[in-house]
Amino acid sequence: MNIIVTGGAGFIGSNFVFHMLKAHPDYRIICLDKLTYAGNLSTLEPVMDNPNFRFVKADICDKEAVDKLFEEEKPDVVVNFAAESHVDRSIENPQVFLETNIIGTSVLMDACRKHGIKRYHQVSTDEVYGDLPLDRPDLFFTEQTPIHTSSPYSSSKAGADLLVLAYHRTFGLPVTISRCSNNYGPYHFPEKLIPLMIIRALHDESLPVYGDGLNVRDWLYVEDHCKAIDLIIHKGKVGEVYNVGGHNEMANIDIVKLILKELGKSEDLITYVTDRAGHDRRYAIDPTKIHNDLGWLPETKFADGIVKTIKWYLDNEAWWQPIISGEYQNYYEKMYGDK
Ligand code: NAD
Ligand code: TDX
Repeated sequence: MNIIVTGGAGFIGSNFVFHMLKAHPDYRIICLDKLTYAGNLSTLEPVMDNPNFRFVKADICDKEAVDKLFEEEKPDVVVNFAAESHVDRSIENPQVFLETNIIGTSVLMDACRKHGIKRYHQVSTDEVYGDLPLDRPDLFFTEQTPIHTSSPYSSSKAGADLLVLAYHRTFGLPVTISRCSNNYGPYHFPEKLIPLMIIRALHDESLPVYGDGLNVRDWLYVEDHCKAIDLIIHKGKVGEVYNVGGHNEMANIDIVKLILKELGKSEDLITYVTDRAGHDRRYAIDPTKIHNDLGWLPETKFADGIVKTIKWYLDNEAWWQPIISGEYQNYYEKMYGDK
């Protein structure tokens, strides 16, 4: 089986590449990635010499490059992780989110139509459902929850999801979509909550908590997400959407306090800053469908996953140090300078 994995130099995509090469040693995995600020070739170093792996630097919006790769590799399956993924950046500059997340998705699916594939899988997010109130813990996102987005990021992901379903209905493209909750684990880019807080706490720097810190996210260890996608591309039903999450809701402030406790640092580092514009209050996935239909269940408990993740950042400074000492410095100043 030949699988093109787009965005495989990013956080979840790289974890997926590692998972697939290990779980299916007879598959060929081709990673297509533009290497934006969020893509890191050093992450893929351990598999670069694997004869079943190929890396290609290209933009999913570049029709010619995508076409050429499909011609060369004749993929059976395409898994699209490539995206602009950070909500705060989408508030600063929505344009590139529309280009990569929507136009890029259409370019990939056009190539799939032209060359014929067994499956196009779109990696989507629970953010397409908008948010839930804090005082209704009985409510969860199901696959039937209406799309109701808050940020330019989630709107671009929702736009892509609608396009994917339209390509299925109109052109008969064999698609599936997964909508996952917040991931955490190794290779998470340090602009996102968990790695940002770990690395800043290690340097005894202030920890910027947005608003009252009570916003709730539903956290899933990245490997569990990768296993869910592996299952969906093999056993999922064409045309279907699968929610992925592990019923692990946590308030942001509790995560930050937990990280401080694990690192033996003082809660005095916590600094409440201006809230994110349009900040979603609570995400909570109902994963009943993927459990009942495909037998998926998360394997890593948050208490274990967060300790493993903190240890990974402690052991892998060589991975994140070059990131935080480059362009990232300017980003942090720009985004948090007057918050
Ligand atoms: P990330 O930002 O860490 O990685 C994105 C990758 O895509 C990078 O390697 C980047 O270089 C690449 N990329 C960006 N634009 C590209 C383009 N035009 N052409 C080719 N490659 C391009 O993102 P992530 O957190 O790993 O998220 C991966 C996917 O999963 C995204 O589609 C995201 O919407 C979705 N998702 C993420 C989470 C989460 O918690 N991180 C949760 C649910 C869904
Ligand atoms: O400095 C911060 N302070 C803070 O309080 C940052 C970066 C975040 N936060 C809050 C905002 C959110 O409530 O922490 C929560 C998590 O923030 P992010 O890590 O930016 O993630 P989120 O906005 O929830 O989106 C993530 O999950 C869904 C991914 O980035 C998306 O790609 C995915 O679709």
